[in-house]
Amino acid sequence: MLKDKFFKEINNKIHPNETLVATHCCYCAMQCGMNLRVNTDTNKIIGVEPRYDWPVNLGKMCPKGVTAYQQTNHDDRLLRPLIRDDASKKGTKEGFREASWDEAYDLIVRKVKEMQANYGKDSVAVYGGVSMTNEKCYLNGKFARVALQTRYIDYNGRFCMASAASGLNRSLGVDRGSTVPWTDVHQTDCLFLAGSNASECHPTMMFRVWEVQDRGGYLIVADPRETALARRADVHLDLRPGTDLALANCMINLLNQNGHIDKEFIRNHTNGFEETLEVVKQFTPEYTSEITGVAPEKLIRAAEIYGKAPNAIVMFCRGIEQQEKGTDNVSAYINMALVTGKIGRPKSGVATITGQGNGQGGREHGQKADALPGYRKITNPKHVEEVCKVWGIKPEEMPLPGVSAYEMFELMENKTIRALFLLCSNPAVSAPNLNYVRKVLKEDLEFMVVNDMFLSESCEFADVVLPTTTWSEDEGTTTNLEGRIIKINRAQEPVGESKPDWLIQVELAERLGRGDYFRHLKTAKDVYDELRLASKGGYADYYGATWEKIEKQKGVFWPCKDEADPGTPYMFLDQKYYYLDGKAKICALPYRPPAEEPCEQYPLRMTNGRVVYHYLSGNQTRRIPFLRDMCPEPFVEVHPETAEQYGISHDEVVRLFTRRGEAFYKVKITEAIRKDTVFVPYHWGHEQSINLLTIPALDPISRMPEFKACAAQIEKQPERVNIR
Ligand SMILES: Nc1nc2c(c(=O)[nH]1)N[C@H]1C(S)=C(S)[C@@H](COP(=O)(O)OP(=O)(O)OC[C@H]3O[C@@H](n4cnc5c(=O)[nH]c(N)nc54)[C@H](O)[C@@H]3O)O[C@H]1N2
Ligand SMILES: Nc1nc2c(c(=O)[nH]1)N[C@H]1C(S)=C(S)[C@@H](COP(=O)(O)OP(=O)(O)OC[C@H]3O[C@@H](n4cnc5c(=O)[nH]c(N)nc54)[C@H](O)[C@@H]3O)O[C@H]1N2
Ligand code: SF4
Ligand SMILES: [Mo]
Repeated sequence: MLKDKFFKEINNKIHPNETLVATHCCYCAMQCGMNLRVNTDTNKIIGVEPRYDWPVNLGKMCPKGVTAYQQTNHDDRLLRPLIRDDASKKGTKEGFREASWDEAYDLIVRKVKEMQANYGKDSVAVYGGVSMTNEKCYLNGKFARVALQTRYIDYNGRFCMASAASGLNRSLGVDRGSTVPWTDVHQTDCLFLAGSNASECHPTMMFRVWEVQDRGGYLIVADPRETALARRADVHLDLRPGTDLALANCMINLLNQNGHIDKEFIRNHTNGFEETLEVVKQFTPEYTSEITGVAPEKLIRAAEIYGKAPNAIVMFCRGIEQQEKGTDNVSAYINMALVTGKIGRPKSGVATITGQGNGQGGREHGQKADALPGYRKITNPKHVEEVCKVWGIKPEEMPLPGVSAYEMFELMENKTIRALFLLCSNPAVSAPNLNYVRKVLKEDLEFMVVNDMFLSESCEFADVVLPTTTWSEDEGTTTNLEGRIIKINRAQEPVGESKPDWLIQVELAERLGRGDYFRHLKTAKDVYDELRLASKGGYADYYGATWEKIEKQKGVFWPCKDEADPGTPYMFLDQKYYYLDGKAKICALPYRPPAEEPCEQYPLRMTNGRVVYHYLSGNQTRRIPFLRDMCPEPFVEVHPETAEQYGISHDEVVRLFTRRGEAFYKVKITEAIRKDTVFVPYHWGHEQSINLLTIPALDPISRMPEFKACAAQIEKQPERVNIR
């Protein structure tokens, strides 16, 4: 049934003064195909329709996708640069005046030169984001290293894909989010989903999930909450937040005990099995149940289903990755595929369900503190040399590796970093431990430039705000959650004086006296063609993925080495993992508890995440009337028995607090959560931010903060509290 739809092209009969521009959604990494409807009299975007001819979503879209077009001509768009006139208003929306681009650029260049002359090149930093196209992400890395010549660059993926990346790298030697294309998902026999609320976060993959069950296959879900996904699961592993490592170790122990391991595969294609067995053998169902709170029978059943399934895909998402041991969790779940040999063939494998639209591509081309284009390493002299050739600089001019996103705030506090270029991220909402982060942005950082299309909470701390285009006013590429490079097309001219980020950086580089390295980049395609060259020979090799091929083939999966190479939908079909001996690594990972365990003072486990109607910091979706109406404010999910214990009722406002901060939320009583756990969606700013409460405990490898687990307490309010 699905196959028929795949091949059917639609016949676009439209109104005479309308045209359709084929592109993709700007939000999550599903990157659903959509047609933007454009009025040819006004040349403005007026609507959207799904694309049935796009193999990933097959015409399906979620509430964010169908309203995304309402951003382009929204009244709140920033139309001209803003300069802060009144320093006393820093930290608020007030105190800005409109300025010309020339005036804004002059001020920025003067400040950067001043800072760098007084305090060195590294006193200026860059903080990027992966809602940007590959072109913008690539240029952002080059802008930092070549135009600013600073070592300090990192990006919002540090809070998103960092643990997936380091876990995949460690286990398989390479980080390509999914080892199979998404068109395999519904054809497998068992889907094991850990820490994913795909039903709200990747809704257009759900038809494939249901199809697995409709075909007689199985669904296993590990989540402290009974999401719509977990509700339909054959086994719902309702674990305590932060205890995945014990659960995954138990799966390996049971797979081994039940004889469901593939000894030949382990011998030929992996290292580390024996050491791992040593570690996992203590994880009996009973012992694991004590740690995780999951009934032993469920653990046994889950291991049996996965073990017996001819084909299976293990998928994981931020629920397991945003932990102080996120990297270990990822490797521990990948172990399931490696001990059973269910990887490196169609319908079987592992996948991190990538988050942001360009969460995959944006982490491959040099926005990360230690990465260079093509997933090269800035610490590897050969890699540096290869990139320097393309950039036209000498290897000794390449800056050193930087630090991770959260650590950059610490360097702002101690004045190592004094000025910041922030683009495509809103850390005043999305960073952990916000009381600290906001203090640093307000009091310690001396100069900040923000590129955004809407005035975000982070813009409130800016000295200059530069208006950027939305995804619909520029072209370029993104790489979706499959590793498929796709084309984003322009449907309308930029509103007001807004400009795409890449153009802003080319213009700034010129004024900073580094124009020689940027002047030749006149279009997004010029930038892409340079990216192709810079990635050539790297793991994430885009060289053969020309824009023409992307259009012709409905996307190109990397690696794609040359013109003749169609790309790589399936990874490891040759069972060669990216280690010198070609073997994957089964990782022995002793259990450790979350950084902060509940105690008498803070007896609850607090976790947080998303709702279907909003996207990340909410700066884009809180402005869209339908989305705002459907979910106007955050809430705290509490189990009925827990609510009774605290004497609180549905819709009552309570104080939720941790060692780091407090916030007031309406209570949402639901049986779909553990009794010892509370959940809050994180899409709101100012006093509604759950990140006022989160803990900045960082994973030692990925430097990912432990968003998903900390100890909290609820306090009933003596009088009714107004939360607005
Ligand atoms: N609607 C919507 N969709 C989105 C986004 C959005 O903001 N809104 N953002 C996109 C992005 S960037 C991302 S990264 C993805 C995120 O996608 P997901 O990771 O699916 O989203 P979350 O809600 O953060 O967390 C997923 C689940 O993890 C569970 N969880 C919490 N703690 C634990 C734990 O300790 N162990 C386990 N196993 N599970 C736990 C939560 O209960 C939750 O149901 O979504 C993408 N899609
Ligand atoms: N407590 C808690 N905190 C979390 C998470 C969690 O689960 N719990 N999840 C984390 C995760 S997974 C993520 S991905 C982060 C995301 O955190 P952020 O990076 O803060 O998220 P966004 O809201 O996408 O911020 C992007 C900003 O850039 C703007 N923008 C969009 N497109 C463009 C563009 O092309 N150019 C420019 N210049 N600007 C653009 C948007 O208007 C918005 O203001 O949050 C993290 N924080
Ligand atoms: S599932 Fe993701 S890509 Fe698809 S329409 Fe929704 S937000 Fe957009
Ligand atoms: Mo994310």
